Amino acid sequence: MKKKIALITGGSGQDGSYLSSFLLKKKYKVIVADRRNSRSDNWRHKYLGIEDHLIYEDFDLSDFDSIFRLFKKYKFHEVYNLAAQSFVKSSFETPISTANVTALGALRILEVIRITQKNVKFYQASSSEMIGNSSSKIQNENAFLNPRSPYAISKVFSHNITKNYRDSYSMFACSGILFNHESPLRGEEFVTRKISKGLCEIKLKKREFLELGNLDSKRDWGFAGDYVEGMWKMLQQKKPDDYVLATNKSYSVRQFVNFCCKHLDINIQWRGKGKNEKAFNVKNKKVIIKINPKYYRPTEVDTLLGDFSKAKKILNWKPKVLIEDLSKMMVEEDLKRLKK
Ligand code: NAP
Ligand code: G4F
Repeated sequence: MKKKIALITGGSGQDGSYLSSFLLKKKYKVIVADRRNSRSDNWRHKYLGIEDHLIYEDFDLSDFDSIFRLFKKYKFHEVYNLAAQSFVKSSFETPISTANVTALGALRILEVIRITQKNVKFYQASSSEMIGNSSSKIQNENAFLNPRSPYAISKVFSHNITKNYRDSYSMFACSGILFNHESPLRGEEFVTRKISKGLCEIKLKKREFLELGNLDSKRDWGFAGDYVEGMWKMLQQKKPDDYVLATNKSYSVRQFVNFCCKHLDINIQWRGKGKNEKAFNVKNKKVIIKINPKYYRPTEVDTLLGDFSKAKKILNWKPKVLIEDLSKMMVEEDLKRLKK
């Protein structure tokens, strides 16, 4: 049987790497489209042992021609648009380039699909950040969108334009509204990986303390490896639709620190409030976590908690790895890497 061909934009990122691995196992031919610099050391693909099985193509989501050329070269069955300026904090410093890539990038791909390969199945990486500060305790596909950053506003645009192309041109276009998902392949700028790596360095006496921002913010944290299966399942349905993927559990940044400390056998005590809050190592009385206001955001999303019941019912999807095992997996891998 002829292999299906999948295009993954941002295929060198966290999700792109897990999705590449997942699709290779399903016998797809996988085209990873990225900026060349994004894959300079290919550490994620090496970790998953897939580097030699992928086809790499240079492309930039802000460059229409580079997208057009890809669609001239290959006939795709499925396109996963994962590329984005995905770091919320940076979007406050680079709002215009974030909008160009994260908002207009999706539209560029949709336009090329409409012109060249209208029957391709398209997945858009939408985000729980679009929901922002919600008035409902738990959020599903119908949540009111109240985005709180240039990143989230860009994702609202790409989410809405995906739906508009589905409705206007009968295209098979889906959005996955994914709540935070992490892994040992998470970028070090995101809080979970910053915490797991930082605490491992403290454990190994390579660092004295770690500086964080808002400890009270709560997120619904799952495992990226579980979520890429949900993306694929969305494109295997008879009809295109949007789905929330989440764990239906929400924890604060402070609680994530507590989980990692427990796995590392570091007994900590929190003292103080607000900017003066600190975590002490009970054993040697040293401060190991401090607040640095430079990590605060101009506007914050306080709490996210996802309702994935539609994905459970229609896709038969549910998260397998929850925060306790997720934080353990991340800490164990960071320890291993640091000891090398
Ligand atoms: P990631 O690790 O940051 O991956 C994004 C990839 O896009 C990176 O390889 C990045 O390259 C690339 N990229 C950035 N700008 C580009 C451009 N102009 N042209 C081509 N490629 C570009 O993010 P992720 O965690 O895997 O997330 C995948 C997608 O899901 C993103 O769209 C993200 O916004 C969305 N999402 C993520 C989560 C989550 O919790 N992980 C939740 C909801 C939605 P560089 O590294 O070189 O910048
Ligand atoms: O890890 P974060 O940077 O992720 P954030 O902003 O929730 O965004 C991630 O998840 C979204 C899905 O909801 C994705 F769409 C997006 O692409 C990205 O993957 O921050 C999580 C929370 C924030 O409230 C932040 O203020 O942690 C808080 N935080 C506290 N101290 C910190 C820090 N975040 C970072 N990055 N660094 C800190 O030192």
